[in-house]
Amino acid sequence: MSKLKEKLYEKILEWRPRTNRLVNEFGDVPVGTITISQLIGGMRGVRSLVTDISYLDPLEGIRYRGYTLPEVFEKLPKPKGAEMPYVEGLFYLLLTGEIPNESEVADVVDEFSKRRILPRYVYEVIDSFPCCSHPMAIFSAAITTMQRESFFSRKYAAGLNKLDYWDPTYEDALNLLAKLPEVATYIYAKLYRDGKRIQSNPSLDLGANFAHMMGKPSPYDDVSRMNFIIHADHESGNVSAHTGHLVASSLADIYLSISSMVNGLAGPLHGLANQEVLRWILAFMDKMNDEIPTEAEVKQYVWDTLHSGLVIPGYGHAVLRKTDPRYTIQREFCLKRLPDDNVFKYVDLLYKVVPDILIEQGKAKNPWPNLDAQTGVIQWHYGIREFDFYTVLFGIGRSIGITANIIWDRALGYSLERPKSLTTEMLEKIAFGTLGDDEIPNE
Ligand code: CMX
Repeated sequence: MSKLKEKLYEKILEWRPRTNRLVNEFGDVPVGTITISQLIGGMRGVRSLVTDISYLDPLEGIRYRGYTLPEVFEKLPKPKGAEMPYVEGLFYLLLTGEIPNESEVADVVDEFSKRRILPRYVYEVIDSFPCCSHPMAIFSAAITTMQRESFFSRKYAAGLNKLDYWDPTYEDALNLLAKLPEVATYIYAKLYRDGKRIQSNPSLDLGANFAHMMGKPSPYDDVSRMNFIIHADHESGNVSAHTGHLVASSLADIYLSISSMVNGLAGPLHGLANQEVLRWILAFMDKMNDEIPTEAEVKQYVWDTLHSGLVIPGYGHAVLRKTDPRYTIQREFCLKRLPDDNVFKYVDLLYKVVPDILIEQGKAKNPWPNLDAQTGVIQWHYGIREFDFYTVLFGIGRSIGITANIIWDRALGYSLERPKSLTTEMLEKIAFGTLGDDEIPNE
């Protein structure tokens, strides 16, 4: 058993009694109520999910296992000479709640490296996609195709004790995560480099190997590590995390759950916003003939967008009410590494004017930028100009958090998700006081 798996099992045995006690002794304790506007309005703020992998505070931003992102970047071990930590170390942290030491990270790097080889048919599936397919559609399909590799599905079919569900799920998770960089870089090669693939290098960590397969020199290895780490998790209610959890709750295996998660991520209000940001900024640059606009011109462009009934991509959030720390980390990287980049200058100018405009418009509850406002400019700077690929990068990172969540869901025996629906007529009766809550069946 790998060190990570041993440690995880130790933690699972420690944790199970806590969950069992909550259910058995305190199962009837209410944790909130739900209003009609929450029911119709996308369930904002409804407390209905449990995760210990990360927690999102509206003002502070995300914490992974209790650590803020700056703490995560400071504490996790880094490859020699790198500024950013090992992505594998983050996976260890998310799974166990502990910061790994050098040898524990080396063990995970080795595990990933051993599992990285893609079955031949995955390349063939990617090759067979029709022209102009979106990379996220190909990414999702490639992951679904690998479902036949699932240990969990095979073990389940043979008869698996519920207490052991986490074990083959863990194996599936590692097998899939180790392969995602190869899947993504092959999609990139296929779509934008005439299929010229660069072989993976088993002696490199995940971030460095990804950069190598993208054909990008340093510091793109650190860019990749930073990118995958900041995108890994954002508690469980966002569309991608929730989709992954929901699908996995039916005991669909990791491959089916993660491909579903990828589909949810591919919506423009969620992960696809990173490509939309670049598209929107490039259109502005085109309009300005690449000249740096005045503040008045930036304001005009933002207002024109709003007046056309469009959203400002990269701004706003369903939970956050301050600038996203994932934005700040990337902004600091840009200020240090690419302060003179023209696209970054636009991003910077937008940061100065968009929040005030959204406040003046008075609709968005959060006028501040989210992470998607900054990710594209970094990729663009390092030569990844095909912006419809950016959400695939998000998808690799997000898979790390979702797989960690699914392993724990299985370890703690979380149930099939099945909330109850009501009809509009029932809601009207509740609103008018003609239908009591106790008249609505809960099952
Ligand atoms: N530009 C213009 N209008 C915005 C806005 C923005 N950036 N953000 C919110 N609004 C509008 C909403 O469209 C909504 O309008 P209506 O009342 O006409 O429907 C109103 O303000 C209230 O919305 P909200 O409660 O503040 O935001 P939601 O929780 O409903 O939605 C989000 C959150 C992210 C979808 C929204 O802010 C948005 O569309 N942002 C732009 C797209 C984006 O950047 N998405 C990426 C988010 C991060 C991620 O998941 O990757």
